[in-house]
Amino acid sequence: GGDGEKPLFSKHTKAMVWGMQPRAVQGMLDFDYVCQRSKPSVVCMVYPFSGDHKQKFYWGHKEILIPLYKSMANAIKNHPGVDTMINFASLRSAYESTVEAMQFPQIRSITNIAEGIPENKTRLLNKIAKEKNVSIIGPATVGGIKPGCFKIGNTGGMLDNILSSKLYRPGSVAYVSRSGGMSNELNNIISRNTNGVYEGVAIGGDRYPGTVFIDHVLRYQDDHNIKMIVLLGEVGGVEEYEICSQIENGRITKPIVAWCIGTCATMFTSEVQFGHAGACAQAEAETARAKNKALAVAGAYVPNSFDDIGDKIKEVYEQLVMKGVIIPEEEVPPPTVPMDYAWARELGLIRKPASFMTSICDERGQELVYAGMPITEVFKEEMGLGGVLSLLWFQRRLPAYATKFIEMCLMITADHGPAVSGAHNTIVTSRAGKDLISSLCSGLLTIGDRFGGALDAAARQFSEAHDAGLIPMEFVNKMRKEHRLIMGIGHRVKSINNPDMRVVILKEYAKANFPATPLLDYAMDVEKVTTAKKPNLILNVDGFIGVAFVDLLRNCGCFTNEEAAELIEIGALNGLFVLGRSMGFIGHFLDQKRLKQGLYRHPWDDISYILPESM
Ligand code: Q5B
Repeated sequence: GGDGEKPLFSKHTKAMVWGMQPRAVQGMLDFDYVCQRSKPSVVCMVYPFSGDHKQKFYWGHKEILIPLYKSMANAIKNHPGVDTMINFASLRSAYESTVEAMQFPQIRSITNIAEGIPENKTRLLNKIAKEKNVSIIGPATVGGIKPGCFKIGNTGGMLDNILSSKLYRPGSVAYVSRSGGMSNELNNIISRNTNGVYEGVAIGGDRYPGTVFIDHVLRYQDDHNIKMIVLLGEVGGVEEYEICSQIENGRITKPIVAWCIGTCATMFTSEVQFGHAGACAQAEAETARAKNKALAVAGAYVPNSFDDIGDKIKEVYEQLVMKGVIIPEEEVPPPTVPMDYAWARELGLIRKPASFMTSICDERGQELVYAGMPITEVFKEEMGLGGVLSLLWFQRRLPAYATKFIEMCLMITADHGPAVSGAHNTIVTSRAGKDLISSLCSGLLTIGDRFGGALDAAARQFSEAHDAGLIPMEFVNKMRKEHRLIMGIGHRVKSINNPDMRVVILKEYAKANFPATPLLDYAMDVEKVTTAKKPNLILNVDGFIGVAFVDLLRNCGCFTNEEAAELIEIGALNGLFVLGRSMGFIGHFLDQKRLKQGLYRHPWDDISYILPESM
């Protein structure tokens, strides 16, 4: 600690973070851990737009919970040790949250990260802060860092930066700069040329920063652990002259390496406004060149250019080592902080077998991709629903006649009235007061061998018989002998006398457009045999789609025979009925709701009660 009053930050600093900033908080905790702090520096968070709860963070390998409060008053009440607020509030709410925090006497330091806080508001904040003896860092800053003790928000960058600049343990050099970006540069320069940073603050680029260079330089002067100071000023303002006079009057005695950036401004003929609001010379005295000159005259160590600042820092540091003012200590390696999984993966440091595999759709990029085809291309090519289905189900761009056939299958199976088992169940479920998805599922769960779910089995049975060279009669007889029904044959209401127009439409299309239809022809010959026995044993809609699809898969040129067989094996064809009929089931659900149909109860007179005789 310092010689005078309690230092602004120590290894016991307890901070409250305003805002929902889990990444910044985790960064602070990782810093704490690598600094070997005994406890995390962030003890609570405040966010008025959320309810009180706890958020999960890592402390090294361990998971810890940090409370988040809706009300700052509650946070303060529950954490009397908090004396620091890191305020991530936006430019709109930063003023209110800072004023609120200053009401609590325990708060000694507030860092305002937000850029663009109106200058009149900042000046008001500064006035209150002065009255209440609160030290404000910012606005428009990343904050600051005190190796071994405390890191404000995102200062110092990611952990690898912290490690490479040895910010996990104190050195002897303290710096103050305006810009956060430049403070990162200083962390690096100081760590390469000295025993490291003791503390660094970026006061922010606004015209009216809460604390100014001199506030921090005097703090550094009074802290006996700090042996030299680095000041990185910039064009605009006259603050650096305050440092000059304090050097001249003997208040500042420690060596100061100083440089004001923006010397190139004099190369422009007109006034130059640099990135920071305050970075604009209003008069000759505010130019970087004039200030560098004054600093040198006052006795600061001023390099020839920013490029030489490292050499100058090294020169001053080595003098202090020679004089015995600084005694470099042996390096102790910091503890390892586990790397976040996502980051390690991004860096290519780890690999893990994926739990899932997918090969049909990728939504991660800028554009959704279906089986290798960007969605804009799908629309440009007017691939339609059949095209999308062919990509997602078969990973192929099927020819136009095939995608049209798929669409026809969906249209034809879309509905077959309220009496069929699935629609009936959808209706009953809807009338029991259930929602769309439940009612739809109830209908879908009815699809099976006898109703709508015979496509795959039909495709399998017919192709096996056909491929085995059985003539239709042999096939029918074999099935009868085995007491097996031929899937895709038979219908409750349709027969040769009452043909199913759906099958007629599909048959006409397949015969006209498919390259070859050997299995369909075979199935029609089987139908001749079965209908000769009973007129309703027709090739039904399931059977037709099943066999026609085998012809399509085998002959369209997009699949090998094995691939075609696999698609049937895994149940792709029943999917066509399921998808098509979902349209109808949803229609029935909506219809029942629209018709305000009440609970269905099956009439007693339609149930034959055949209980055993009473014993
Ligand atoms: N017999 C479909 O039967 C149905 C036979 C057979 C050999 C057969 C029946 C069947 C196979 C499965 C199938 C899809 C249950 C049907 C669909 C969608 C729908 C529905 C809609 C829509 C009808 C009478 C006699 C018996 C049986 C024999 C029957 N089928 N023999 N192979 N396949 N088919 N399902 O009328 O000697 O008298 O004892 O299971 O393809 O679901 O609109 O309703 O869009 O929603 O109840 O089109 O064919 O006939 O069982 O009384 O049998 O014929 O062995 O012989 P039925 P049954 P026997 S399309």
